[in-house]
Amino acid sequence: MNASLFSRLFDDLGDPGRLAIEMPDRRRITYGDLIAFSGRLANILVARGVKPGDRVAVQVEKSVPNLALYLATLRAGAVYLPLNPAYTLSELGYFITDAEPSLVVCDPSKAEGIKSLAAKVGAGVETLGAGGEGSLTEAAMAAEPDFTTVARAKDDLAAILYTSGTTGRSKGAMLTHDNLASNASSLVDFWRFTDRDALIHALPIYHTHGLFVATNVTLLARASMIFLPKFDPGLVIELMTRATVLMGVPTFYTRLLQNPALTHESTSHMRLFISGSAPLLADTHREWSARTGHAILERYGMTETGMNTSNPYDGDRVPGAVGLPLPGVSVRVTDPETGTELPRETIGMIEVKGPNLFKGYWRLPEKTRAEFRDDGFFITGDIGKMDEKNYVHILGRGADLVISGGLNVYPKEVESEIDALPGVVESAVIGVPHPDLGEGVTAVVVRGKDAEISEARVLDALKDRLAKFKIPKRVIFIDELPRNAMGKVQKNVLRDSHAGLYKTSQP
Ligand code: MLC
Ligand code: AMP
Repeated sequence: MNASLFSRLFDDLGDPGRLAIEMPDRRRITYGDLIAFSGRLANILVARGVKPGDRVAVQVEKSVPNLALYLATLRAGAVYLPLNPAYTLSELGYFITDAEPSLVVCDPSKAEGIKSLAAKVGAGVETLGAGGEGSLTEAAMAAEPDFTTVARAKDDLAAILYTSGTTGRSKGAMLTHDNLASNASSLVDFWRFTDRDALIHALPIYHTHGLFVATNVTLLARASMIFLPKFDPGLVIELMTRATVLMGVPTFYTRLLQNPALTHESTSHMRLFISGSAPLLADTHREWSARTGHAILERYGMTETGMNTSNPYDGDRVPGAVGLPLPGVSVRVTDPETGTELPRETIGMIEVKGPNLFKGYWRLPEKTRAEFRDDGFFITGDIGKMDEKNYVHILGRGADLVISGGLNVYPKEVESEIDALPGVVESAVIGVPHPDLGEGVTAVVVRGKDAEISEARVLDALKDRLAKFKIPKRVIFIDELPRNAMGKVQKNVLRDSHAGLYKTSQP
């Protein structure tokens, strides 16, 4: 049997005329259309020299052609490597050098800059714009739709997704065909997806949540999705009258709650609201239940592991808890120092094991080994506990990671950029509670004597260096950073003293 994710998704296709994707303007794309489109693109990938195991790096806006390119890459036996369109050219250089793709697909407006980066690793460049225009689709239109999906073993790579490292640079998490297929299959069952479902797809498709959870689950169930270029609360509420499921980060839910059109009635056609990628406040969960009569189902996952736990479909969806281990996934809580398993209700490091666990970090065997226990459990870096009923509760993070609107920001990366600015002595970047984004990236900066540097100047200097979501919402100047006896910056002290910073801010 071909263990390619593509084959696992589509081998028993059934009716090719079944609806796969609906656009907001009601344009319809059937399963047959999507598969044919992926076949044309796979033929072009092969014609451009992409071989099984090669990386195809894709920095393209969310679109149906981009989704078809993901499927085409799987079909060609290559490795899909999505990159946030917000990344600046200076951030992209690292990913391209590290991953050494054989092809880079980018927006036509970025082709010029990317060509010189790609040339360094001998990669070709094709373009694909937000509206589907570009050299890739042009060539695909003239290509054959038939393509024999390249055979892959379970353990072969399907995708690499970069996760920012707590120290040093981003690490490429290598995900296999079986990681993705087994997780999708388990979620279809757990969340009771069927071909009668219509998912409102408003997440980006360069991350696990929007790409694997939302898309693979929908396609495997032969359900359909309404594909929005980005999250728009008013439109999402309108679409609820003909959809059945919404998947979102907590910011989706807090923004939807601000819209008076969200009511019992406007959500009555929906069967399921799922939240993940960042903590959903228990208050948001309760407010949602009161407003709509639906209990949000919260689940917990990571780029490296796919989904690990989920609140149950039937049974208690507990506010503030991320639910039960998914079938086939083992979860334990350990002493972070010794790795010894801790009893129920005791707080420690969350560790997971199962067919969902990634294969390792791209070309970083040492870092990979450091994050696994000898018995194969992966050390998530999330701090939490398991209660007597086996529900997992996340209570913190081991590292200083900030999650802003569901996107991870590693303080060190932002601090390094700020510290390099003239007039800055040092900086500490922290996450501060933010009513819209969950946490707001905040820089606390010590400036040199007589230095002229201001908040506006710091923000302006970061503009071309960092993607927008990493840029601090505020820069605060203080005389010195608080330190403990060991000389380590006490970020908890900074977080406490600035906890009220965004209390009055609006989205
Ligand atoms: C956009 N901006 C952000 C931001 N997203 N700033 C901080 N944090 C974010 N997440 C910037 C914009 O560039 C803009 O800058 C300004 O902030 C306000 O923009 P906006 O219009 O409010 O942003 P919007 O486009 O609406 O995006 C917000 C969002 C989006 C929350 C809808 O970020 C989003 O879709 N997040 C989901 C991320 C996700 O899929 N995470 C899953 C990771 S997988 P300016 O200067 O132009 O005003 C994972 C594993 C798992 O974690 O378990 O799922
Ligand atoms: P990423 O590296 O982008 O995949 O982010 C994974 C991290 O997001 C996890 O390690 C958690 O810290 C966090 N996360 C995901 N889902 C949840 C959730 N439901 N509640 C709290 N944190 C979450």
